[in-house]
Amino acid sequence: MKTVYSPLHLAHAHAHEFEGGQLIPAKDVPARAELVLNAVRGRGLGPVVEPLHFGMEPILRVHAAEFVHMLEQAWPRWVAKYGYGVREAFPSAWPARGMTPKHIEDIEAQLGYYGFDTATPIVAGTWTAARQAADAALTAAQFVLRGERSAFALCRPPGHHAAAELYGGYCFLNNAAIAAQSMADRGHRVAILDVDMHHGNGTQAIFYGRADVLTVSIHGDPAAFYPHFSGFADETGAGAGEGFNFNLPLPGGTLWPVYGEALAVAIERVRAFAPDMLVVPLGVDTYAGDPAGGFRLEGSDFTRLGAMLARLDLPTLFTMEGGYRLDTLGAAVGDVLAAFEGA
Ligand code: SP5
Ligand code: ZN
Repeated sequence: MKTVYSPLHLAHAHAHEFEGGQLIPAKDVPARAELVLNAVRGRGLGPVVEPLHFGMEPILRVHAAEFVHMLEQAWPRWVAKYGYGVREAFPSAWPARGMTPKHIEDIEAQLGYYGFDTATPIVAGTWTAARQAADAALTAAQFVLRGERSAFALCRPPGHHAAAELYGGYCFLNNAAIAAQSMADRGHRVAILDVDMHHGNGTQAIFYGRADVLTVSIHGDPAAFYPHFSGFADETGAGAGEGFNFNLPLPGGTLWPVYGEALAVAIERVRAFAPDMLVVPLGVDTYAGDPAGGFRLEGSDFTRLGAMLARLDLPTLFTMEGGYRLDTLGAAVGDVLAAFEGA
């Protein structure tokens, strides 16, 4: 299995996120991607290659042009307003119920309009890194489109919380959705099976009205877990997409027996859709003790996960999403991918 990685992710480096009423240390740190890269190399999973450049077109198949332009310009606009002293751009006001956003030229208005949380600061290198992560996903998709059984896009920043014109959850561009769309554009029937601890709200929203791409997600019950407002079991798709979104919310503290059952149900739903390609947004923040998570998977559970995915017997693209426990992150990702490869 080839891994697509670019050191340009290092440009997206920020010290903080805002949670629990205070600035706390960032959880999406650059070391995450380096730890995963080392694990992939250590196991001899396969070659590590740099992303090719696909330009803006495949990104604009998924994201709104104004949104993409905002991300590109956000840092210079922030600096123009606050100077270089404030090194992390956070939103401070959001257009909530009863407010009708009209003028969103000011950077503060833009961050509140397009961003949905206080965990996802924009810094000088954010756009560079986000572009590179999307290119990594598209490069890995190209390997699969050209006949390889699987590929791993080591994306950072991650993507599954980003919607057509919304960023948050450490995500700016939806790498998995961009890759899935590139497959669909080449005539493939794509299923997305998201195993990150958090609901892939962005991916769900992007494909919610469509029957041609199936979205399935296993995650912490949004009644108790981030992103709080999306990921409930009654979200099944809309219009032509009715029946083509499937959420499996699970309680906090979930252990392998329950997780494995949900995964089997998710896999059955994928199989019933009869796709010819699979995209797996891979988060290992399901690991016990993950600082952003709440499940209690560990050790060999990730081998089981990879082996079960392999039994779908589909050309498969993995995109890196969450996983914030730095002492177990590399091994957990390595276990999933090695088990998939070995099965
Ligand atoms: C890609 C991805 O995994 N994004 C996750 C973003 C989650 N951010 C908010 C997490 C809130 C966790 N609060 C836990 C407090 C107790 N440990
Ligand atoms: Zn997550």
